[in-house]
Amino acid sequence: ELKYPGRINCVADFVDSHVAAGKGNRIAILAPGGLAWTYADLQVEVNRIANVLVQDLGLIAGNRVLLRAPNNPMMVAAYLAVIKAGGIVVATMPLLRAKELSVIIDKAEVGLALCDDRLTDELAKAAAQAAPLERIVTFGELSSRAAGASPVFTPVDTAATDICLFGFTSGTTGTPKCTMHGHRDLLAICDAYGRNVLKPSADDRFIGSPPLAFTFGLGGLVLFPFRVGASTVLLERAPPGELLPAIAAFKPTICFTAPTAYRAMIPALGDHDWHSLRKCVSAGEALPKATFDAWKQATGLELMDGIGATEMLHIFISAPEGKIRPGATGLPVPGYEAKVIGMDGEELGPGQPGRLAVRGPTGCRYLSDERQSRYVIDGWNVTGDTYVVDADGYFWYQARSDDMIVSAGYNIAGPEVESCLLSHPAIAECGVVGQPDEERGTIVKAYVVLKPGFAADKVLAEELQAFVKAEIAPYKYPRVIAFVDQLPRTETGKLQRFALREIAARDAASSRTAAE
Ligand code: 3UK
Repeated sequence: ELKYPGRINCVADFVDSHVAAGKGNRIAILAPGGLAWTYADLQVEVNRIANVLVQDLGLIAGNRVLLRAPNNPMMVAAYLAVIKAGGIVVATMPLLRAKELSVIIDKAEVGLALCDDRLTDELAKAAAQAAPLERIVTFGELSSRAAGASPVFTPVDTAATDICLFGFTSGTTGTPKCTMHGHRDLLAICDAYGRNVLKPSADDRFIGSPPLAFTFGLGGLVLFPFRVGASTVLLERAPPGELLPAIAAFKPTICFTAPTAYRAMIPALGDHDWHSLRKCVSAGEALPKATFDAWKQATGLELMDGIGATEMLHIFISAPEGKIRPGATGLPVPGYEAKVIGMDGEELGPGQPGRLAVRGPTGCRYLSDERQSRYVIDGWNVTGDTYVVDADGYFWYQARSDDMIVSAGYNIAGPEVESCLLSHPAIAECGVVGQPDEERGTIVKAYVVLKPGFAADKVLAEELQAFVKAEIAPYKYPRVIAFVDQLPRTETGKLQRFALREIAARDAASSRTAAE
């Protein structure tokens, strides 16, 4: 069990401790353009900003501060400064628009926002609609104020359980939910997943694509490296086509990104020197075995899958090197317990699909939201995922519980059909959803992006259908295949199944009209 003193400010552990231990000259942050901050540099930046927050901007412990920026050094310095000053960070995705920002500002009662100079437009519009936001300070203004501030700042004396982070869920259904995490939670994910599964050292260099407003990115690109005094490479833009050149340029050892990005990088690996990589973490959606196999074949490295959630702060099921089972998410991270439960909450045995329930050092705490009682049941966090546990205790992802396709009485998990299709040499990306059908209620439909050199025709569609029938239970095969140029994805790399389902429903309606 993880134990922390009753009063801690986690920034003391993430930054100050390294300087105090004589490691102040080690690199904390690297960024394109030649920027390199040591831990001593970072500490000074954080302290100056914290002084501006408290002295110029009147920040009081517990105040909520919205941050809006791409992944860059100033974003990290501002993030840590808010926490060091006892505030609560409300980090937001750079692509959010005024409407979404105003919902967050109202819900989180944000009074102050710190914003990258290039992203102020939508925030200013949001401020006009949302009552609590009194002040927007651009990073430009923040830097010039910080330049004149003292480089010394004593962390505000917070309780270990004080909240320091509001993480908003993407909210594909309904309004976004605001999850709350405290100082000890930020340390706990480093000491649970970090120390037991990822096992980074001070000599590691991290890189990756998830936005810092997504807790996957916060952990992988800030907290895990800083907990052990390692360095991180911050990229403002990191689509697969830019991540590989950055890997070649910065020679990182640990990469964090989504399955779709690993798939997209595979064909281009030969054009770049990626050989510095030692560990590659995949999360956000299921890692199909075909992607695991292809990455291993190309690099010799075993992708480390892990399921995490904003509610849980970070990854709670994964497997360390040497224990990875291709196609499975893994084992509960030491410190967490996991089980598969049935309709009445009873634990199900190996091989039976049911709802995933977990508990451990972090967990779901929504800011006043009636959905709390649906996520935490009898002390267990019910994530909304359907899983199967095997006889050795490994957890195998099936689908989001509400994404199961019910077709002619069968329960079909879209991701299983996707995994199968992805093992076919013609397929680059795919998404499988239910399409309304008069006869069967719902039919399985696959949206498929082909690799270069393959023709999108009836022959290939029939070949793909036969391929699925031969690999998995025939009733799961996609009755309709649509070839598309790309799939709808979130900023965090997740397939937008609801968007695909809408397209499928429209397609079904228009084909009915055409038939009439
Ligand atoms: C799904 C996965 C299968 C799953 C996240 C790592 O994704 C993160 O948080 P979100 O709140 O979404 C949570 C949901 O995403 N999911 C995530 N990882 C996997 N499904 N295999 C996986 N490896 O439905 C889960 O309930 O956006 C991931 C760390 C921090 C995070 N916030």
